[in-house]
Amino acid sequence: MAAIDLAKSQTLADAVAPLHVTPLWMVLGRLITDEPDVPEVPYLWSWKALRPWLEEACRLISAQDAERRVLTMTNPAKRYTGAVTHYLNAGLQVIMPGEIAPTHRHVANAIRFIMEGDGAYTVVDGEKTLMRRGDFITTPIWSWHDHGNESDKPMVWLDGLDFPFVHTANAMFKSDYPVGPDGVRRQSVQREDDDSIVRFGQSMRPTEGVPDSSRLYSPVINYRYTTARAALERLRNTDAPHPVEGWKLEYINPVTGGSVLPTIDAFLQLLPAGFRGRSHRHTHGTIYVAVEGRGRTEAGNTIMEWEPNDVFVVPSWTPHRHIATEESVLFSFTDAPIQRPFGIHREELVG
Ligand code: GTQ
Ligand code: FE2
Repeated sequence: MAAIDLAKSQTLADAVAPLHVTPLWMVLGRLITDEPDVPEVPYLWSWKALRPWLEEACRLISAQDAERRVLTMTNPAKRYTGAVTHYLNAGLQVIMPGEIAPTHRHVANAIRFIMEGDGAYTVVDGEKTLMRRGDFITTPIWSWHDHGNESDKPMVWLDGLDFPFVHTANAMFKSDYPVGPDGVRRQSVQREDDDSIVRFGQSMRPTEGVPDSSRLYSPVINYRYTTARAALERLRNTDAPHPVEGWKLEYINPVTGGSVLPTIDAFLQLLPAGFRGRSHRHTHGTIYVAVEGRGRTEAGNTIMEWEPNDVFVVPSWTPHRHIATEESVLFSFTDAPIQRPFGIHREELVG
């Protein structure tokens, strides 16, 4: 005799369904799984395929009318629009010369990684920073932000936001900055350009006015590519590459030494030509940008061949390894900071 009488259990399930309860023994295996049951799949968004459609978007709508002119990415095994990993979104944003993307703020944290262009700006809580390819920008929770382009070329970057997580938490808020006399929602610049880099971005900090370490995000709004890339170059000259990661550095909050944002950590890594990484997996999801070089990432049974500005995702618990045919640089960001405080984060080598 079976330990569970399925027919009678189903009769009970049907009888109690109107009371909004379920016999747990019928669903326990789906709720408490032996290993993570991950719906998201590995996927690569090709820069070459997407870039022309950004131009089409520019013909269709202005940055101001769109609020943000973004082709936002969704995992092919989609839960809802914008979820690339379980908790993170990514999208390609374009801003043309002379345009302004108006000021707003939201509970969702954001990062940007600059892919094309030179000299468009972001203003974050009164601080302006000019952006160049490879720069990494933070736009923390509830900070006023707007973008503009005073250069003569389009600028394109990858946005990364934690809004799938904030939705899951039922905690999303946003607000729009007041409209100015010129009809545009634009915050005024309150500090010197790159003020946060001067104060916190050079292994020093002001002796007065240091943000409380209980504040959850980095005071630095721009981590320059020139600085990060040069550091990796030096590591390459002194250290053997790590078998999984090559040479890898984390962008940190200089006040706490922790992740740049409460929900997002971010990295830049260098892989030598001919690198064949060991496979590993972890419970956080990762979104990558191929910055330089060429190679492929094998994730589960999927092979993702990448070249500069391609964006790809490795979901939770999916074994993956990087292979570089040329010397390559990868930018990545993850949702590990959401898991770590609760002790549920796991990682392991595979094979
Ligand atoms: O640049 O402020 O991709 O608010 C999605 C929401 C970018 C932004 C996105 C946003 C932004
Ligand atoms: Fe925003």
